[in-house]
Parts: sequence; structure tokens; C-alpha cells
Amino acid sequence: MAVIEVILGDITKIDTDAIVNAANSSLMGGGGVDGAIHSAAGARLLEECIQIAKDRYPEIPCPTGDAVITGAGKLPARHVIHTVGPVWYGGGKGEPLLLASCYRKSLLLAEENSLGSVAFPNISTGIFGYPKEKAASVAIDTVRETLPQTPGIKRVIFVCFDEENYSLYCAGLPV
Ligand code: AR6
Repeated sequence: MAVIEVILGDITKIDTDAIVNAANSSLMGGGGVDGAIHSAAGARLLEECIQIAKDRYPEIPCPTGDAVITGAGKLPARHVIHTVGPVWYGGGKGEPLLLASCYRKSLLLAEENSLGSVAFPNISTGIFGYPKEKAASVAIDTVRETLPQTPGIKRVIFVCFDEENYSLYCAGLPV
């Protein structure tokens, strides 16, 4: 069974087989953790995202709740899994299922690519406005439910960037 860890820090510094990016459907970069990842990874990451967008044209490069994988450019991690969380519209627009899908599909994609360690940011809880407590419980529950289907994944790290998220995850994952 995999170990689940929580840390307070910057996901661009994490040395895992994959870090997950809270991207948008265009895959063309943005603010928040997406901006930090692209800026630390360098131009190669955007080139790979552009290639995915071209390959999928005229479909949306990455619909909400879905995930795609690239290399990681100059980051210490080996791969970036780009997933698109839901914008929070009050909870009645399928947001919990879409957020759960981000965590589940990211882990399944890691497993398909034989990756043993995955680091997640707190998807949707920044610019997309998902309430942090609700998002933490979806994230923790979904990772716990999915890990039995991904036996190759030995380590999952929730990388929190603010104290509030860090406390929520520590409370939700008692040692
Ligand atoms: N390391 C770890 N977590 C971080 C970092 C970092 N370096 N920087 C920010 N966070 P957000 P979203 C946290 O806004 O809500 C982009 O423009 C942040 O504190 O990055 O899913 C995309 O292109 C928060 O807890 O992503 C989309 O358009 C969490 O990461 C949109 O924002 C997610 O915040 C996605 O919005």
C-alpha cells in the first residue's frame, strides 16, 4: 500500500516521478501553480502541451476533470500530469465529481506510465475558487479510493502552498 504524505511547500521543487499541474483546458499555461510550473520547467513544457493540443484538435486539449502527461523540462520531477479542475459555481454544477475525476485520472495515468510517486497541489482551490475544506475531503477520499487500483504507485504527496490547506490535510490524514 502506498504512503500518503502532506507537506507545506512549492511543488516545482519536488523530486517525484510526476507532479500534477492545476492547468486549464487550453493547456497553454496560466497563473498560480500552472504559471510557476511552466516558468520553472522552461519552454520545452509548453512545446509539449502545444503538441498535445495540435494532436487533439478540434477537440478541447484537456476537458475539465481529465488529465494528460508530458515530460517535466528543467523541473526535478520526471513528468508533469496536467489536469483541469472545476471552477467553483456553488457546488451544484458537478464540481465534486469533476474534482474527484482530476485526482483519479491523474493517478490512473501515472499507473499507466509506470510512475511510482506522484505529488499533487490543492487543485481548484486558488483561482478556481473551490472551498478548501470541501476540496481537501474530495482529494483525500478520492486518492484513498483509487490507490487500490494503482499498485505501482508507492508514494503520494499532497503539496500545500498555504497554512490553511496544510492544516486541513494534516487533520484529514491522521498519522
Ligand atoms: N506549489 C504548490 N502549490 C501552489 C503553488 C506552488 N508553486 N502556487 C500556487 N499553489 P491555482 P486552480 C497553490 O490558482 O484554482 C491557472 O491560471 C495555490 O495556493 O494555481 O486550480 C490555471 O491556468 C492553490 O492552493 O489553481 C487555471 O486557469 C492551488 O495551488 C487556473 O489557474 C491551486 O491554485 C486553475 O485554478
